Amino acid sequence: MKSWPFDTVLIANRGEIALRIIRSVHALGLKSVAVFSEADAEAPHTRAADRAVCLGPAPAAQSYLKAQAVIDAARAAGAQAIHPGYGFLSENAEFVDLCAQSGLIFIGPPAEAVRVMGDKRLAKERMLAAGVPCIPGYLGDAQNPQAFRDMARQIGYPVMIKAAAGGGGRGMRLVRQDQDLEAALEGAASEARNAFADGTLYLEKALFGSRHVEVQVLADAHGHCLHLGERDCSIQRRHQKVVEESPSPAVTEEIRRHLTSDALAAARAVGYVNAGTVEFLLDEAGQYYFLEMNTRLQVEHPVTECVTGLDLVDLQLRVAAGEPLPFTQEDVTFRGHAIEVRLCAEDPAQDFLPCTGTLNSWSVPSMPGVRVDTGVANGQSISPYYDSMLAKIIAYGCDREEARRRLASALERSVITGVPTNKDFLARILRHPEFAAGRATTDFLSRNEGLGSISEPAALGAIASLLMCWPEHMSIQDWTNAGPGQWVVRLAAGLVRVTRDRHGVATVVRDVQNGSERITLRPLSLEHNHLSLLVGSIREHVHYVRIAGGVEVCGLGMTRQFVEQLPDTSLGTATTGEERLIAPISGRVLRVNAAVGDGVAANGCVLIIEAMKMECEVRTRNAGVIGSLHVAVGSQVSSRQLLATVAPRQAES
Ligand code: MV4
Repeated sequence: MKSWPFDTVLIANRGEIALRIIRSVHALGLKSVAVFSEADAEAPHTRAADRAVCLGPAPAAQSYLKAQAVIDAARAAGAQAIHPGYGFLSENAEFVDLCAQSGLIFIGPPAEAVRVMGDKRLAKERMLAAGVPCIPGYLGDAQNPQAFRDMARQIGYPVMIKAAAGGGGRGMRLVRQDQDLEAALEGAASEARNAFADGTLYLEKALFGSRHVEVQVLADAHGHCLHLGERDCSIQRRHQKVVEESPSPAVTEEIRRHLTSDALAAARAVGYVNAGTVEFLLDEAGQYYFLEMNTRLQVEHPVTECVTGLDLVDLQLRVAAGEPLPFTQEDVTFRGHAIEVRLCAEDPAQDFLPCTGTLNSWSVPSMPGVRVDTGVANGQSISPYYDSMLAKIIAYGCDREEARRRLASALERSVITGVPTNKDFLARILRHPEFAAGRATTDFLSRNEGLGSISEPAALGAIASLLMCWPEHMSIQDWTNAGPGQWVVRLAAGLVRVTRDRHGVATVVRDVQNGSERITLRPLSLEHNHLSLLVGSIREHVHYVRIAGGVEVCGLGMTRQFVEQLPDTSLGTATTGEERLIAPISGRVLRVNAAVGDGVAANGCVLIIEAMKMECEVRTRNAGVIGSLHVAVGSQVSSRQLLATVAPRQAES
């Protein structure tokens, strides 16, 4: 190997992909330079690199997207090459030009290939010219509604409106009939102008029940171009890929021969060099059509690495250094099957809203054939500035079934607390019979909307209720020896009563539609945010973390947050009219204003609790008579502990 034109690589990215690139840079004996925003000063990628340069404030527009700042950082830190990763500046042709003008090597394709493939209309024209099958559509310059209407009728509804400057489904609109076309055109154009400063649109016939299949290509600067097989990314949500695998269960040897040779034709048609991905839609009949080409390393590249045994980033670096590809197409062998899922900090119960928080504990079991690419560490806070992906979990197996089961198992045995994630949702996708059969198409998630929110088993709510009554630092011995106690927890699912007997055994009762549901919990051990216990006679264990107003519990096949609803010091009992006064906060009883049998007025102050140097009054709702009093001045009480009951005043006779 002759001497390389660079010995130091700047990685213009963050998170898992920055770490992934740094790994290959170091393995080649090269030095790494990280860039980071003020929010990422202590992030894993910042720490992992040999040097790190701050680009600016947290928002990407003021840091990771600042082309000139990245160039300046490379100069300052002595890097001669820049790897852009994915997202950010990775498909920005001006940035590629700027690198060249600054004497820096861009580890990616030539600017011209980025420019052509970035214009989705131009790209399609080039593909048509190269004989690559494309979805029938309209690519014309006449952008008026009349032209689009004529073409839509000619193509035949349903049609897809797409943004020329878009890609990845952004600015995409499905139109089923003539009447909806004009509004959809306006919506798509304004969305595209906002997002890309270019409202140019094109039309395609909409294909349903198809699969998203993409081919990994690799080309060097010496005219060698080869493929590394395909990936199936049909499971998507709002055009974000959720599950990716290689090979595609829908691609036969016959289809693969044609598909991969068309992908290579696509790459050659734009003079492609480095790693790239050609996306296709594959319909039920086995026909496939070019969608677009991604001129970067993709999130889902690990599944290809698993089945080929190659290191794609290593190859990107070699190609950028001007080396010829070290093998031929015949040398590339495909073995086994790999599936990847994207683990994201988002709440499936709230329509997958991205979530922030502090990653309290996070562990994926180490299993043979399981790879975890992540850029977050335990204790790290998940900031709102960047995308919500925490990690990619990839499983490899001899065949699809082995990979699928392995990945489902790894997810089911993973523990993540502190921030809601889509972990359970991912496991359910992998266990779904349609996915298991390899038959999931692009509409899988819209046809299975319930997969995100499965109601939790009653026992999980009971365990959460127990933990909410359990003082934060109390040991299992102290809990067991503390004697009888009673609490009330108001969960979203309803009111829960927790009683502790003299042996520390808890009975959790929740009012349900017709009657009540009673669960007995016998704590066995409690340490390091891990509780094991008997639920009835079944041994269970959960990981938990206390969160504001409640607890997050990971166990019994799911991770859930349970939060006390509106702290209330007086809870009515519908049947008897009895009021239960409960401690709104943990503290010490400072004063007791009434004794058993005393009458109290409506909104009367029965007790005062001192907590955090504040006096907190516990008042009645209605007038009544103190029926029982469970504490005295000086008693230490925990939040939600039952303090007193107030019987309704008997009607005067
Ligand atoms: C389509 C399509 C059907 N018909 N185009 C989405 C991402 C982008 N790369 C291209 N995409 C699609 N383009 C036509 N003419 C279906 C998709 C598509 C998709 C659509 C809805 C829901 C999930 C999807 C997953 C993959 C591809």
